[in-house]
Amino acid sequence: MAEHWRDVAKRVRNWGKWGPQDQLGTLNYITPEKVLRAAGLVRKGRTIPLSIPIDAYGPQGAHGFRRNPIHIMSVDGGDQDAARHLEGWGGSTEAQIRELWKGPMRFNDDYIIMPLQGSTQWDALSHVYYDGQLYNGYPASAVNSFGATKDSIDQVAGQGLITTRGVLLDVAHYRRVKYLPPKTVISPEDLEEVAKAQSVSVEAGDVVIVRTGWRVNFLETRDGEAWTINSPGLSWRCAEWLHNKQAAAVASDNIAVEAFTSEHEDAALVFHLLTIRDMGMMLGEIWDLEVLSQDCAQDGAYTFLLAAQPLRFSGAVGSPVNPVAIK
Ligand code: UVW
Repeated sequence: MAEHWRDVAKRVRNWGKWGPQDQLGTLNYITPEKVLRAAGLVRKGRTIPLSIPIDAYGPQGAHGFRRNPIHIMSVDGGDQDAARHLEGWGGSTEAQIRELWKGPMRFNDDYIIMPLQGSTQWDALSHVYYDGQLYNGYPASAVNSFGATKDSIDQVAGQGLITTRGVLLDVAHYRRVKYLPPKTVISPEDLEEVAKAQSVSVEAGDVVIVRTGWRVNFLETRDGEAWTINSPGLSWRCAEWLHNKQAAAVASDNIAVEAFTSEHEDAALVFHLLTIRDMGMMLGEIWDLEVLSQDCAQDGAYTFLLAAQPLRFSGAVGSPVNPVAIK
């Protein structure tokens, strides 16, 4: 009989490994030496963005608790003669407003309203918990109406930490498919096989990036619900594989890195529980790996410098990111 996930959880738990106050988890594997070695991978000066567009046409809306980003213009070209209409506002006369905005300078402003998990993103270590505890043993109540007072995304963003070697494990390319069939579960043995075929091995401090091709499925169907529920992805058993490799983080082109369909009778998203809460490993979700896949297939180089900083949102449990692979 397969081992229970709670037994594996005890084995991979990194609590206390980097001290009782730690809030960075496996990002601690990214040392200055690691960053230097990763920088040495830049050979041709090509920069490849790995994010989907942040707009109203993304894959959200399936669960009821997330929506696609909404973009609103608050000042635009229609306001260029606004001074004429603003007389009396804030006690100012038209003459005062004209003086303030004198000359040819005009501007446009905008807002974005979005779930921080609504697009290409990082899950912070405060995103997921179970049995009342977050990564490193912090109580679930540490995330409250003030935001995440522990394990928040700004702990990471404040240090510019996610600059390291990225390793693409291109499962879809290896299997010669546009995208993996719905609900495909990728095992650690599959990852080893792909790594071997690509002549790479995962090392301490790497961000492991797994391509399923599922981004293409969304572009074809535009059905966010089916895209979410049928998502192929990693098996929960890959958590221990990543633990043994001392990976710094893991990312993929699907909704949850792991296959969405549960492999367990007693728990959903067990890979999330083991990686984020027990190991202290951040997950990168909804990345666009199509151009990177083509480039790697062309030059045979599946490792590169990866710069993938989250935004510095105080107390947030995740952040949009525009990761860039630099070769
Ligand atoms: C959940 O499904 C809770 O989160 P994620 O965005 O990490 O997939």
